[in-house]
Amino acid sequence: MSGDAMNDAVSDVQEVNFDGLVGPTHNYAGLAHGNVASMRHGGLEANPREAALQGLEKMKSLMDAGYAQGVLPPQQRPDLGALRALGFGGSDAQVLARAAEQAPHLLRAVCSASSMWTANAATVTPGVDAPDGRVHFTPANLQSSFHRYLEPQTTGRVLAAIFSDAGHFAHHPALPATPAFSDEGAANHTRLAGDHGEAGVHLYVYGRQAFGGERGPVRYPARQTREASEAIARQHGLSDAQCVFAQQHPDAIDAGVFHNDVIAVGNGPVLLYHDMAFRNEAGTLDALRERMASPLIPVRVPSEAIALDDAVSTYLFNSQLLSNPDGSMTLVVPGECQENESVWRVIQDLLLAGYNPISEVVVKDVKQSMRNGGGPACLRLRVALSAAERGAMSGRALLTEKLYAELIAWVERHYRDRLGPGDLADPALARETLTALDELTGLLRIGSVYPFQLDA
Ligand code: SUG
Repeated sequence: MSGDAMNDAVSDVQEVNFDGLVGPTHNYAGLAHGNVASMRHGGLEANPREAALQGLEKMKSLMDAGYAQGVLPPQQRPDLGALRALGFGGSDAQVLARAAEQAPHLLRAVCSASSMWTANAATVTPGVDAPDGRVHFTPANLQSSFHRYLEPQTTGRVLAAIFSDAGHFAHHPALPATPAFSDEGAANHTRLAGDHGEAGVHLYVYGRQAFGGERGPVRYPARQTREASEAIARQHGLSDAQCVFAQQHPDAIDAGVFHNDVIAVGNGPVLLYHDMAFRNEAGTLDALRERMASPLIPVRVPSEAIALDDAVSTYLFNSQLLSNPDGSMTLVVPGECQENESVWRVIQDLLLAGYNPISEVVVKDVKQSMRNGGGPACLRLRVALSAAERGAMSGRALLTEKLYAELIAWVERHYRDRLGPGDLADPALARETLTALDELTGLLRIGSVYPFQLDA
């Protein structure tokens, strides 16, 4: 590592949460098998404007509370290129009409605003942990569903545009998009360390092993393989001493826990988890303790306190756990946790009153996203950055009062307040979206990242 990179890496590391801006085509299409909220709400009318405003309100309130907040743009949808690749021809309007008539499920898939869940955008290793002192990024291949498989190319371009300085940032290609390397990004990756600036231990949670291994789930798919997680650790230059690979409990996946971040959340030295999170709970904790420089603080929620079904329906473990300057932590929970009496009681009695750093709970309404199975933690990609790395970023991806006001005005100018399955073939929706996205890349100053901008 160069001396400069080493100095940057150890100084003033702060976690920045990059939330995905909800795209103008946000809708409920029932696309995600094994994600019970998505399966339940398919066909409902969505409100893209409200969804985007809920997301922006969460970002703004965390920024106001002193946390570093970033924003990532949505993707180009409907993805007409994907429909053309599948044989739908003619003008844009004809492509949409033909897909609506012959394969409405494909039209729904290419309209999904699923890139809002940036916890699935990529896996990130901070410079403080990487041997070359740079921040490493690998976009997730998201190969387990067609609608999400459409995301990584644009995600890679967006990340490369924002983190463009090669002296500080390294970008890797997404893993081969095949079941053996099924990768869903940071939703299955947790970095544990005394604080964000200390060398971290990386917990990778996988649902199945492609080559051998223990049994996986039987009802719902496992979206992350051990082989994918191992490949990412290798790409980023991490050693065995920095990594723990743990299998997710297959029964949890079968109960609707389609990512580890639906049942566990870590921050600093704290690992908040449900007792059904890991196949081998004790072995996972021991492996973490062996490798961590600071003591691990496990906060275990037993099934007797919160049943697995309640964990899934309230998304308690999909909360954001944020570090405060005094060493305490704030838990940002979705509104559904407050509406469930027993979960709310556990938050008060076990988490807030317990012997752990969690000292505050903040409730956020992200219902539009929750109906598709995306809570507060799904909506953000964590990137721990030193002051020099933050200074080396390009464009305007860090939220400020001014950018927030501009984004609110942008949403209010361009977004519809209702979108049902019957609206997706409307060629006007596709045109509105392109106009909005073209304006957005100008506003964020990230250059051309969308296919329509690159083809032009
Ligand atoms: O991949 N839902 C997303 C939710 C992702 C949540 N992310 C994390 N847990 N990190 C998914 O299942 C539903 C889209 C629809 O049905 O319209 C969807 O893709």
